[in-house]
Amino acid sequence: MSNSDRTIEPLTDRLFATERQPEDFRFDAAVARVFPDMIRRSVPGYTTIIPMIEVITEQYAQAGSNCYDLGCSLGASTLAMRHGIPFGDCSLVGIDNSTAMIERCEHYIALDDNPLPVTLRCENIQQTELSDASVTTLNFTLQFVPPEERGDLLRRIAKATRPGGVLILSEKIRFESEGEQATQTRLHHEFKRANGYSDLEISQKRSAIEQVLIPETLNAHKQRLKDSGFDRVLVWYQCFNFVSMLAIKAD
Ligand code: GEK
Repeated sequence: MSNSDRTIEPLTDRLFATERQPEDFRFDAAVARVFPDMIRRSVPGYTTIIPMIEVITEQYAQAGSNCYDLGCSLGASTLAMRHGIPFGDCSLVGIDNSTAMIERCEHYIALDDNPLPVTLRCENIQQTELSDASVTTLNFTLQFVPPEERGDLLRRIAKATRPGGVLILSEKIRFESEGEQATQTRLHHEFKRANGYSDLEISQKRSAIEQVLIPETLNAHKQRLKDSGFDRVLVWYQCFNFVSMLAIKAD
């Protein structure tokens, strides 16, 4: 392992800056190294959503329950949840199936001084065990699960959630109207340009990710959350084609 592999200093994302062969996007070591910079400059609202996950967790966490961050990457949402949980007897679990992400995540968790223990599991969220949950977060993760398999995962989360518990679901979405889809996509690309990405970076990243990140409409998400066992669904944040929802299980 080289020194640069060991550093956890987030680097600037230049992964798509030079011409490269088209290849599907993967959450490997190269992505993990630049991930904080990549997600901040690519996802409108990310830097607002993370601190709000802390606020929401504080409202819905229940004493003695489990809290899950599914697709935790480097633990930004896990840490927000850790700081929001007001009970010392909660169990907080971060899960990701990328070894590179989990290895770096361990460092970020260790650097944080909150005393609540965090368990990290390198597992597929589609098979991971879930139980007795009060707050579960899927912050831009469900979009990477094949659409036909999303219902199963959401049903398992709803079944594992206590009455009064919640799922925070953030997703890139698509729009029913072609006109709105085109406008929101253009605005998202302008956001990336304003954050220093070149046209080449934007188009190469788009080609790499479009086979693995499948956005759905807001209505499709809301309906599936209800069909899966959540009683109320509300949108608490939207910026362009990026949305965060709160799915609540009735008391
Ligand atoms: C954040 N939530 O910073 N099982 C486990 N992990 C998975 C799976 C799966 N089936 N599919 C994808 N992942 C984070 C950001 S990033 C979002 C989440 C993005 C993981 C994948 O390895 C990656 O770490 C994460 O989900 C998605 O708040 O890159 O746009």
